[in-house]
Amino acid sequence: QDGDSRSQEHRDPFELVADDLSLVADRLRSMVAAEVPKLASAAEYFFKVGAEGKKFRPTVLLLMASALKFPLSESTEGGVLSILADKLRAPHLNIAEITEMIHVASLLHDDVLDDADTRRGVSSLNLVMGNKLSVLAGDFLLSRACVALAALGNTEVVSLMATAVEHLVTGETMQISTSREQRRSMEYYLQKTYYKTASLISNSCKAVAVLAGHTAEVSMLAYEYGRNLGLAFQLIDDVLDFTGTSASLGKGSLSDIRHGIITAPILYAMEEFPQLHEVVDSGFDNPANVELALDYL
Ligand code: GRG
Repeated sequence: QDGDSRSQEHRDPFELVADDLSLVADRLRSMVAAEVPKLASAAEYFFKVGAEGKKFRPTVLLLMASALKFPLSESTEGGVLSILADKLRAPHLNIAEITEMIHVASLLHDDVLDDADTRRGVSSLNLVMGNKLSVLAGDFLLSRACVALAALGNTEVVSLMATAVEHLVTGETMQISTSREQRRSMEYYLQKTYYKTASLISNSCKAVAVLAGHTAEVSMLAYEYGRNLGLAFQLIDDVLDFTGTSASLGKGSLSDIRHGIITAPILYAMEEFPQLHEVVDSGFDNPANVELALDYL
């Protein structure tokens, strides 16, 4: 290997995708523009600077694209115009954009379901414009994601991303409607977590591999990577719900337990402390039970 490729390998991976990430953020703002002013304000809300969130999914997908040898800004020869031309037809950027639109649609609907007031450190759209516009904006973003997907002209990729949307809905349904036994089962928790969080990451990682023309075997590895990363991401998110602050979380802490959602930290604590079962049984509507549960964590 020559010196150039070695130095590229040792670069901070986030720095490597920083240019593409800001390009994706810019392009997303025009992709979500709507005709009717009210819908335009609602759909653009979480794409504005300061409300864009961590951009975890686009970052992972751009890194995956880099690992799978999609061209990055630097690798293009021939000056600024050819770099721009490359970007405009780069399908991995589209997957990052489509995934973020689906993700934000799910957040908008989630905040309606949970009646949440804060998201990404700002007021939820639900609070600012009401639940009707939040639902409509979510639907609008999903439609725009479909249009962008269709433009890629790859039926396997359409199917992967549609499956991810189906899984988001399935995971959320599992979260809001579970039996007492299911809520106490680690297996159920992991299945729900796959649907709710990991599937969008795993299927979009696979979509990048498919669009890069890789074999079924490599595409499956990309999928597995995304699945494990997604599960790990949610496990950390669940721990942060107990340990984070409003400033670091962008919303109030202890929100899961207050909504009666039993996550991995509680499930592990229940294995160790059987007394906790009684607390979980009597529910977390009562703030005293939240305090009691925290004592065991
Ligand atoms: C309309 C697609 C669609 C789905 C409707 C409401 C619903 C069904 C699904 C919600 C699923 C959901 C909210 C899963 C949680 C996923 C998750 C870990 C969100 C937080 O992700 P971060 O931390 O958020 O990456 P930011 O704000 O940084 O983007």
